[in-house]
Amino acid sequence: MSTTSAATRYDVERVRRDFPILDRQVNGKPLVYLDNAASTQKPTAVIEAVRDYYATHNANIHRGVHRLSQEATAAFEAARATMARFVGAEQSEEIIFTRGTTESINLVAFSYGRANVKAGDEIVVTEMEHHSNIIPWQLLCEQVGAVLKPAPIDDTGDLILDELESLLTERTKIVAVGHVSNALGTINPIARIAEMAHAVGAVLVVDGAQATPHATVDVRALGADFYACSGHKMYGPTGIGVLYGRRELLDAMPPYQGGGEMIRTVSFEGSTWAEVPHKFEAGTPNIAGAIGLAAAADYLESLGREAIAAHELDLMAYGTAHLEAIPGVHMIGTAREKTAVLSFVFESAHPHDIGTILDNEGVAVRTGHHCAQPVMKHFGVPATARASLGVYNTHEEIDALVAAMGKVRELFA
Ligand code: 7TS
Repeated sequence: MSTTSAATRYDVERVRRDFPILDRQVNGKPLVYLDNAASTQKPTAVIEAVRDYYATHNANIHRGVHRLSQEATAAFEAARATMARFVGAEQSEEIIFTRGTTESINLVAFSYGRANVKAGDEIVVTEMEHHSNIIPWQLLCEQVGAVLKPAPIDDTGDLILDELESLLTERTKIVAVGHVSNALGTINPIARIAEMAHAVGAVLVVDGAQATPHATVDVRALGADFYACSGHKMYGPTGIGVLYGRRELLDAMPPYQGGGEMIRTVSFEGSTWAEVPHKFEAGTPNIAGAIGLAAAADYLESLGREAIAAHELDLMAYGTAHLEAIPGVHMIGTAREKTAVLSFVFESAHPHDIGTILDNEGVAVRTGHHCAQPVMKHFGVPATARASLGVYNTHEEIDALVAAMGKVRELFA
């Protein structure tokens, strides 16, 4: 399969040299960072882009006629254009900078949602969503009297598409689905779901937080009406993310927050709004963050997004085989289409204890419900241990995880 040959061409040792933090030791052991789904490490290209902005261009944007302000504005708008290219948007104006996925989804819920969802309407999500793709919709439903319906998953962690389709009616106004599950790694068939949503006249909101770091994203090929992602999960800074929205939807939506930057005129008789995307960017944005995020997008493209996907699939297969071979380990999430996530439980050991023992060995994983409590409920576990993969992870690091699980066995088996 081409996966293996692409993975062989991928020079992971060269990639590792781009990430200064990987030289660190933890508890006297080399850091093995396997918590990428929570937040990724930053390459020098991103750190330098942020440093360079503050060291040489820093000023507020869209306001000053002075030189620095013009430079900062140009860099911020160039970052928008980069992100438009990165997600396949038709126009830069379709890219709104937010704090991250959470804010992007809240923006859609409280701007598009409040304007378009009425009492008796329905919003469909899935059982595998992160809480940030559940709670905004629950809040909206409470406010307008709409109903939230979850589409079920099966015991491998795959979405049951027929069940999703059977939930869709002319009452469905929004379908909100994760592209990739953070707890299970399941990749959802977004283009197919878009067809189903559009067939009943609903819009499709995609939570892409776990997809942009791992695969090529093309919002138009996917048929996404809205697409949300976070900088810090794709090797960029924290506190910055993107909402893509189709231009005609954004044009028709009311503002989400009020303040400076988002207006055309203000008077006590009534105010008017700036054009998109500025209508949705009230206040001074995270300028350095946007510039750092664009540097991260450029960095991922320089590695090759298909090569990254192949490398991570190869590591996932290796990790799955070696973890499954440990007596007592039970994998949670074995969907046919999945990426970059190894969620598991081990006999009677609480995942938090597993996490602590692994940390002693320098291995960073996340343990808990991963902000996806309905997923935990489905599998009948309170929590899992989750190793999540990134561009710099190696087979040797998977071996270190497996060896550290040997310590867990000594204590708990
Ligand atoms: N959606 C998904 C699928 C996520 O995985 C996360 C964060 C979010 C939304 C929220 O992103 P934020 O950047 O706005 O916070 N997921 C995780 C995780 O798996 N472990 O820590 C955070």
